[in-house]
Amino acid sequence: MYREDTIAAVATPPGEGGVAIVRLSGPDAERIAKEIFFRAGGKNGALRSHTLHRGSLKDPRNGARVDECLAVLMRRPKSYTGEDVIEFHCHGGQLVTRRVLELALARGARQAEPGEFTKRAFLNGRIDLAQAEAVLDLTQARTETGMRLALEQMHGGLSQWVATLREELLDILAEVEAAIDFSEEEIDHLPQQNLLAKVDALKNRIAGILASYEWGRLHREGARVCIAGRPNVGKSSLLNALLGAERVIVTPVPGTTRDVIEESVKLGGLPVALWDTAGIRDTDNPIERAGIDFTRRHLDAADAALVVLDASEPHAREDEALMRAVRGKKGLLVLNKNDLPERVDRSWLAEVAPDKAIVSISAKSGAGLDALKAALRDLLLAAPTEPQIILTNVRHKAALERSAEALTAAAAGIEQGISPELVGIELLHAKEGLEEIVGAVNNESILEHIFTKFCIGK
Ligand SMILES: Nc1nc2c(ncn2[C@@H]2O[C@H](COP(=O)(O)OP(=O)(O)OP(=O)(O)O)[C@@H](O)[C@H]2O)c(=O)[nH]1
Ligand SMILES: [Mg+2]
Repeated sequence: MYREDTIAAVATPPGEGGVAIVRLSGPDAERIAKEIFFRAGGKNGALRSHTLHRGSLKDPRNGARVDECLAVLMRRPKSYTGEDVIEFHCHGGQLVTRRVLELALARGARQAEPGEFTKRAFLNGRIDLAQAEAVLDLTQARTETGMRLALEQMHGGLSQWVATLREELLDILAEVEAAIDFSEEEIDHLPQQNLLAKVDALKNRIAGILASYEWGRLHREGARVCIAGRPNVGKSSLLNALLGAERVIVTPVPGTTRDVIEESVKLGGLPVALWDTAGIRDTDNPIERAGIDFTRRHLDAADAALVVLDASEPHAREDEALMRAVRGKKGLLVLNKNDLPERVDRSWLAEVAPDKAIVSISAKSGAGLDALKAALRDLLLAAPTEPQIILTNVRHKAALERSAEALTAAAAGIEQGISPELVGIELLHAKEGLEEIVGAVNNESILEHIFTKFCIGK
């Protein structure tokens, strides 16, 4: 699993740049540096750690100069990997860095695998697994929020939370184990109520963090919202009104929109992709029908639907099909055209879509739009304010879900008065779930899976 050799890689992206870094880590890093790096002014004592040294890189076989550079040695354990690390800050060119890397490889280093530096940092206990994964998230962050969340996780936000929870779980386990030890004597069952309350409290906290996953995902990737409804109800008008721009064609002719049109808006910091779609109705027109198929697929893929109805008309047959299509999906019923007398049957709406809130608006006058935006944001986020810890990684989510399930089983067991041994087993499962997040992963293939997603040199 852990090879005690010295690895080397170009740590900066390929191409031309001001500076490029070639990085070595392992027991021979300093020896190799001595053989290929010649300090300015002929100095040849040992390199001071954590200090920049100027000099040139030369091929010791023929003395040929490869580059002028700055070198920094970071002696273990105070380095990224926890091993001796040396970095050469060279002139940023692909050929230069390749030659420097070749020099290191010729002196006995091995080309690093993707993520191998970070993997060594993890295996040497410099960072835990959640922090290593945050390093990857940080390098791949595409939004400001994604970057901030990765930084928080890298600094141990999630790891600390997990550690606290694990401590509490250990306390509960100790109580259960005491009951096991004493089961022959006077205490023959668990102090039920007290224990149950503690397990439930722990379970609720895990549930809270699990809910934050959605919050994080939506902020990183943006939410997808599909505007759907019968032709002519004002879907395109609504998109234009939300954008504050005449982006899409609006006409009194039903069937105006044939394609899905995507535009981005921000709802109180939340990035949202809004999809305006073709109106849903029965039609023989093949172009329109293709458009409607497209609408349905987007409706399925969206995080939420804005179901638009024309409030100035009674509902039609197509509305019934639409209500079926959005059943079980997050959505709002948007009653448009409230500048006209209302004729839609609200009691019918409450009957066919009891889970969906109604928002009354006029895309024409702009009335009700702010309320609609607020309702949509609340619907998407479930929690209106940013949770303290945000889960961003599916692996962490799966591990926490296993923990929560085990706690549920433990709670049920306590209630039914099953033997403390069995309750203890469930609690141990819950503990393992927590430990997996920070790295008690003894499965090489899981580690492989995580670290090969990194680039070489990280
Ligand atoms: N009075 C009133 N008319 C509106 C309102 N919103 C839209 N309309 C009108 O309704 C008609 C249809 O609007 P669109 O936005 O094209 O409707 P759509 O749902 O996109 O229609 P399709 O693309 O055909 O499915 C246009 O004549 C709009 O001017 C509103 O709030 N009040
Ligand atoms: Mg339209």
